[in-house]
Amino acid sequence: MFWQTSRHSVDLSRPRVMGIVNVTPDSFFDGGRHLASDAARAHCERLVQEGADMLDIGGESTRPGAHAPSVQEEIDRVMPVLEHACTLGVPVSVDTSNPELMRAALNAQADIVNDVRALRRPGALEVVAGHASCGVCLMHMLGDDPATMQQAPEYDDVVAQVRLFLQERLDALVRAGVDAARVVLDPGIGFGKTPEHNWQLMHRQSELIDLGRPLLVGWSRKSMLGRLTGRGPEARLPSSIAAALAAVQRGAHVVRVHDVAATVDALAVWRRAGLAP
Ligand code: 9MG
Repeated sequence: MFWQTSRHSVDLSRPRVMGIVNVTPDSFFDGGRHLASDAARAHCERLVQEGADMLDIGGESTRPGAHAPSVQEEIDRVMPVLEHACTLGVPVSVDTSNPELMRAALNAQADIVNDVRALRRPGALEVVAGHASCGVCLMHMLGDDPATMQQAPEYDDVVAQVRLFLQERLDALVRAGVDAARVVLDPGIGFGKTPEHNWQLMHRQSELIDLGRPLLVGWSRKSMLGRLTGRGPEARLPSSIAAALAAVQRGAHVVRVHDVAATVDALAVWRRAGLAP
């Protein structure tokens, strides 16, 4: 299976690693570390050297309680970094829900729009549909506000409801004229879910893969791993690697991670052992 994006057709016959570049003051793990453009540009280069198959660059923290930047603030944070990332030879994704930033990033050659709100903001779907070939990641979030999504999230059947949401968003995009080959789906681990909901999504991941589109998942350093292991974000590398491998073993095509080198090494062993494609 291939993922069609603006400049690259990504071969998903083996699992791919998406390296996270947060240009934010307040992300839960690396907030503030790459806020200066120079540091963020150097971080992009480092992740590519470590073997990242693609980069995901974002300027809005979705941590509950984080300050939402203005559209202009988000553009000013992301664009200088994204323009540099687009020279590094790997697909570049812009992590945003803002149509203005999507448009600017695509004009600057970005390959993918990664939207945690699955193009539900007015104008967002139109930006993607109006582009000839960009890739898109549609993610599930309960509601559309990270500030409140973790307030007692409830589902009758989390897997069925996430699946239905992703199917409906995919259908809306295809109705707007977007080739399904441009779309990957994402259950939104940690976005309006209890730890138990997230683990159900892991256990029953095959039901999401049955939708027929590649699956991207992000478990890296998230709090349900801390809940399980009793460790803070800084000490969640082993559990993040284990979660990435488990997701790949259950058929995920792309893992979104902070720790590219460690994940690439772990996947190399996993594949050599015959456990992953
Ligand atoms: C921006 N962001 C934070 N976590 C994420 C996840 O799990 N998936 C995607 N697509 N984006 C995410």
